[in-house]
Amino acid sequence: MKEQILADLRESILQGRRHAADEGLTEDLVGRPGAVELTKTALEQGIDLKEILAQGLNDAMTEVGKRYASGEYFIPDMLAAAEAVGVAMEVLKPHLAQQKEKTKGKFILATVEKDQHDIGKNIVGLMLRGAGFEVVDLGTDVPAREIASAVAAEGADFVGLSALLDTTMRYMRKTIAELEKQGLREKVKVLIGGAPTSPEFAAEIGADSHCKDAFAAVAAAESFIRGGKN
Ligand code: B12
Repeated sequence: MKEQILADLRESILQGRRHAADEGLTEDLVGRPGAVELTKTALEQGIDLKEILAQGLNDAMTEVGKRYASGEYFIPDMLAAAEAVGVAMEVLKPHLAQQKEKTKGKFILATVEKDQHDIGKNIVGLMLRGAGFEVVDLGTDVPAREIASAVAAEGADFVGLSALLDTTMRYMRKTIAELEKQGLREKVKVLIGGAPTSPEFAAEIGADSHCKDAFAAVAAAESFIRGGKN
């Protein structure tokens, strides 16, 4: 039952189907549950939020990435899938908020300048909120100075930076330089993520941690709270 619901959820995302009224990419699937309905069913059946995020949404987008890379999917297909993930996440949001205990620390989260990718960042934000962190999400294409100003204004403990393009990861370095310039670097831990980034890149630009996925992000943040070096 659980595996079937998660498999159907993945498929609805691969088909770019948000609602039961949507058609789908490869065949006419009108009337079959879409991402919204399947996410609601998953919650009703008591499937763990983390499993819905990981085995439903995350795995589906990883597959979308593979299909795009192999030429099977084009940009509109990716967009349709991204929108399906977006509406599913809206369904999950209030449930993740409910899980929140006392806040463990404040995150400023942003996709760096000139980068519009936000699915991974949003999943990270949801998981962090679910784990009890407060998250101020600045959105996408956020200039370094704006990120640093938000850190100062919010008194943040963590900065989470996302970049999905080879051409935008350098703005992570710029953001860290801006934090240094504004005398904020020592006040925050900087976590970075996104497909082109790596632990080596994190070390090179002076970030505190590279996280391969949202689970690693929560683990790293919790380790920093405990005083670990990650
Ligand atoms: C969906 C998608 C899009 C969507 C984005 C929709 C959206 N709202 O995000 C659209 C269609 C808009 C898009 C546009 C473009 N895209 Co695009 N896109 C993708 C795709 C298929 C999936 C990305 C994704 O969502 N993955 C799923 C999520 C869950 O994974 P993730 O982002 O890696 O996030 C996880 C971890 O990395 C980590 N993480 C991520 N961020 C953070 C942040 C922190 C703080 C932490 C701790 C962890 C963390 O945790 C996340 C959750 O587990 C990838 C292919 C791929 N395989 O990645 C291409 C890809 C990233 N895109 C690519 C390209 C080239 C583009 C365009 C330039 C295409 C074009 N010619 O217009 C534009 C650029 C637009 C712009 N200026 O940003 C290339 C990048 C190549 C490169 N290395 O530079 C890729 C790799 C496709 C490819 N194989 O060529 N794209």
